Amino acid sequence: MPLESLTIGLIPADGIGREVIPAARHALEALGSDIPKPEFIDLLAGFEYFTRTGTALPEETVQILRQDCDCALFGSVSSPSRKVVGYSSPIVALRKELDLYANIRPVFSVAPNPGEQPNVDLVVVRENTECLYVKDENLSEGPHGKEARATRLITERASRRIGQTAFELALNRPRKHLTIIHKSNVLSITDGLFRETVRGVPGLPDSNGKYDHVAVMEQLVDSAVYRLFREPQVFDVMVAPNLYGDILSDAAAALVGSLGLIPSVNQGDDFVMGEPVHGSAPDIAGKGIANPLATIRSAALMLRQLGYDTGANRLDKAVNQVIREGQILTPDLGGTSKTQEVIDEVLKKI
Ligand code: GGG
Repeated sequence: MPLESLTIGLIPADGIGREVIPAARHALEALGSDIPKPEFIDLLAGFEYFTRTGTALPEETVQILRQDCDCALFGSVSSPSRKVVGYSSPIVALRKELDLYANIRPVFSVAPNPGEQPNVDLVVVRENTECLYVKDENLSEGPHGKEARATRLITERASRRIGQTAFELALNRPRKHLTIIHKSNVLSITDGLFRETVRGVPGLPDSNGKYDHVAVMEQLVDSAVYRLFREPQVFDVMVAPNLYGDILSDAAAALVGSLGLIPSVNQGDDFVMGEPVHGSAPDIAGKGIANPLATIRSAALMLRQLGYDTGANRLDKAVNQVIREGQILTPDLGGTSKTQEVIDEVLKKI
């Protein structure tokens, strides 16, 4: 039975997350009867919250997401680059707590790329729960000074389910092409397991031959970055362990104008959370010039994942129109407009 209302947890967290999450809220409200009436719950998390309270992800936020929300939107977090005792990234924790094992990051050109640059239309499927993100690090004293170690976890289960997500996505795209990203020439055990397990997905009993028409290629992560810059048009769906996926999607973003355009969803079997790929951008936070388009697109991805295609398509169409017209754009895209002006323009198009 269709829902009467859609309860959406909003977690702006830090920096420009607080400026772009309201944009998605307004855009969702503008959809009227194309989606169940959205009800929003404001939720706390982030580094700034940690500095005030000593916790980065309150238990209450996780409980409310689990018990009361149909879906969520996360902004961005300002995790420090140094060790802060007691702090751990709330977005990394949320992905694990809610078992949001797949981070889907579409990167595509809307307006033709300048010069002779080929157009980009790819999706990075990033494993979202393990790799170096298990954050098992330690520091010890060795014979030549300090020694730092990190454990990298790759499991068959996580590789299989991200592989299934990637094959399913590839199957439903026109080109039906999947590239497995790894570094098995050096990390033959960990990346070897990832590569072999993803490769094995079409042969699983429940695949029933349905992936037979997906063309599979593989590429070492370093040469994938090179090819991404030289001939991005060769890529369709790219599936990667956690860290490579994060790096590749930022690199791909550079090909389409701005990280401020790239959306994502963190998805599991029972929950979906939209999240712009960009970070908290402390250099521009509070100036009112953050690009809200990635977050509005993340809301669209979230809606599509929940089956509200009409609403999702309206958001995407409005965003694409604003980009194509090129009149009302924030400075990351070469414009001079404020966040609020871009939001108003998107709302007009919706
Ligand atoms: N919205 C993206 C964001 O907040 N990025 C900051 C961050 O620390 N992300 C961890 C990661 O996704 O690797």
